[in-house]
Amino acid sequence: MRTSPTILHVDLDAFFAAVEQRDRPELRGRPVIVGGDSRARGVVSTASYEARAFGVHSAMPLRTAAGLCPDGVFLPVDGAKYRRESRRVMEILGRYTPLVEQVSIDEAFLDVAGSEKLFGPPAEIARRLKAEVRDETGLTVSVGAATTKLVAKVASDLRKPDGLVVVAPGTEAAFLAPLAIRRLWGVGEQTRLILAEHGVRTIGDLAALPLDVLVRRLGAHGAALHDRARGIDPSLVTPETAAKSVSHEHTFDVDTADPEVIERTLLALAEGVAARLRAGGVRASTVQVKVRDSAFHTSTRQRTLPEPTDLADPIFRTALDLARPEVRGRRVRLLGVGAHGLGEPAQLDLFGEEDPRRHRAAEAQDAIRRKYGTHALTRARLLGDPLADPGGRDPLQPLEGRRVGRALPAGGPDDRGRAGRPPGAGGRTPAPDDDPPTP
Ligand code: DCP
Ligand code: MG
Repeated sequence: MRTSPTILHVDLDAFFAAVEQRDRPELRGRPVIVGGDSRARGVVSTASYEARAFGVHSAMPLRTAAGLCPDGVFLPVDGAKYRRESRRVMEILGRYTPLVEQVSIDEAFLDVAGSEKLFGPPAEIARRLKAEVRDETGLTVSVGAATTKLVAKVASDLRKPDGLVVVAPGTEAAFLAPLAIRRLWGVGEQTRLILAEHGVRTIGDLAALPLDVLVRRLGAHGAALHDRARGIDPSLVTPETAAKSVSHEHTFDVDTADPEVIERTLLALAEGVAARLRAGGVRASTVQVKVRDSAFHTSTRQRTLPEPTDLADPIFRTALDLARPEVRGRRVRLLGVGAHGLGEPAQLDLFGEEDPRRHRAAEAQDAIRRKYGTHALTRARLLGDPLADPGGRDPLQPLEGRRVGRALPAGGPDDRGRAGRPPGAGGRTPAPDDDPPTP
């Protein structure tokens, strides 16, 4: 048990709306509704606090919002801008600890246990990062500090906007007790109804229910709730840097210098990687290529994408770009394409400029391949000379079976070299996993 509230939950206030109000001062103090035109079919992404006073909230149909708030300023969703702002804020959080776990576009957990010597106690760190975010981005965040992620998350939501709530160790259960049950993680509508039958309205009511009653009604979930009602939550802050990767490789039967063959192979590998990302419901932020030549020199290059993807095209285009200088003038023995920096797509890309139709098309292809086999559908590019199955793997194999590796060292976009390469080593280093050269 921690003796200091070293877990922080940081959440931006009315994020999309706040960005728009910052950029257009004439909108400050006005009800701003981000989501699209008031006559459009869509739903509200977020509403400024001024608009919330009219009852407008996220996920409400825009037309309903227009009815409640006829003078509201309706704005389209500018996904690229919000992602950029999100990155700026996350960068600020990263100054205080490497243990930053981003959980959605506008929120993150920090574990500042190791940062106290440098920056002071958690409450002080929270005040400092709030001020830095405000000064550098013009946005406000609310912060909760506690001994567990669960309590920190509840705390950050309590005094929005621009809030700071610190829950002292040992006071978690008392802090939670008076709060409405809906504030607790893992209590959806179904659970709430079942708990209501037992007269549960507050988290304290839940804490008072005997464990056996909870288990009888809700099984293992009931046991977890019994703990959570007391603020007990064993989960750790797990930063993205421990992310996994997906990669496909192909070794040519005969070493090749033919640009067309190399290009088509990269496309096939990219297709395989993208299909596995989609099968696992994740997107990658970094693409890596590996080139091994006939002399058994292996080089790798990687580049961070402008936005995470699970589509073959951006992976292929980046891989091709990275591979070109590496394959020039060499006979290539092996090519590999990898995707790193995997993240869940749901929250990080709520909008995406990526055309949803391309997604639907890719998913339809996945379904056909699942049904009729991997070769049932092939891009025109890939028809022609038969290509070996990339790496001999089933591209639809779930990610559980994927090749898991540590993320590569952070660096600017277009990082060269391989992970763990000693400083000063040349661009081309024999990889430790190299097989002995065949004569
Ligand atoms: N979002 C969305 N659709 C939803 C919920 C959220 O598009 N149904 C987007 C818009 C929000 C952003 O995600 O600005 C962050 O979500 P939050 O739930 O944190 O909401 P806000 O930051 O807007 O408001 P709050 O001040 O309550 O955190
Ligand atoms: Mg928010």
